[in-house]
Amino acid sequence: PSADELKRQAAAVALEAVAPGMRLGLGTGSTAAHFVDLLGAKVKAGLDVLCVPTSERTRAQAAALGVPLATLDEAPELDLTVDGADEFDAKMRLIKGGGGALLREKIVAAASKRFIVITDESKRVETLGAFPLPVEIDPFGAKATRLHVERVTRDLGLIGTVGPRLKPGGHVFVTDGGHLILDCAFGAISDPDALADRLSAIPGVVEHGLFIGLATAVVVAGRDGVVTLGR
Ligand code: DER
Repeated sequence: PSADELKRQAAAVALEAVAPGMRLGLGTGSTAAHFVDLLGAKVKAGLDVLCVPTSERTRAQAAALGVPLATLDEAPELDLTVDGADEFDAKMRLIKGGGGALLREKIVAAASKRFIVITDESKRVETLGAFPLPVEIDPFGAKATRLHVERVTRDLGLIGTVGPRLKPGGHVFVTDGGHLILDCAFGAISDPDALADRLSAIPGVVEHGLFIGLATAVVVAGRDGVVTLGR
């Protein structure tokens, strides 16, 4: 099966966890878009759910499908969030943020009783870090914050490049929340927990793409079928 078919298969498995009356967090990215698409068909067939999108992109897709939407303030306690990931390891730690929505994704995931991550086998890693770690920073003093991120990561023995995420046209990427993203290509991150704590303590860092202790299940679609870690 193609990568896209694998993503859809993972989304279909996550959809089985949705029950009528649930309050759902809707993730961002190409795999999450399959989940929203499949959920839209269920809503059309009469499924009653209330959904909080994690990006303007997902909000527009869900709205177009007639999926009932709410803000997180209107539904601050969610039953389930379904979202993709750029990488996951055996402890269900994730790197997320490839789609630039990591801040709202982490807030929504943290407001959910269950957080099911939908992936294809290409996202599985022994050690996180092959995918550049997104770090979301406030635009005020962005260069000073970038220098701080470089110092902290060097202290942790992580060598690599830290660069601002740009749009295809070369202009700087700005998140839905008005922040910038630094993509940090360190290679293998031997101690993701320590890195997460150090990054979170840097003034000017709004959030980062290490999701640790949040995922309750990871659905992995591969050539040999779909496997679910956790529950
Ligand atoms: O930006 C994100 O966190 C997305 O969920 C990303 O990690 C996964 O995107 P994909 O499903 O398009 O690979």
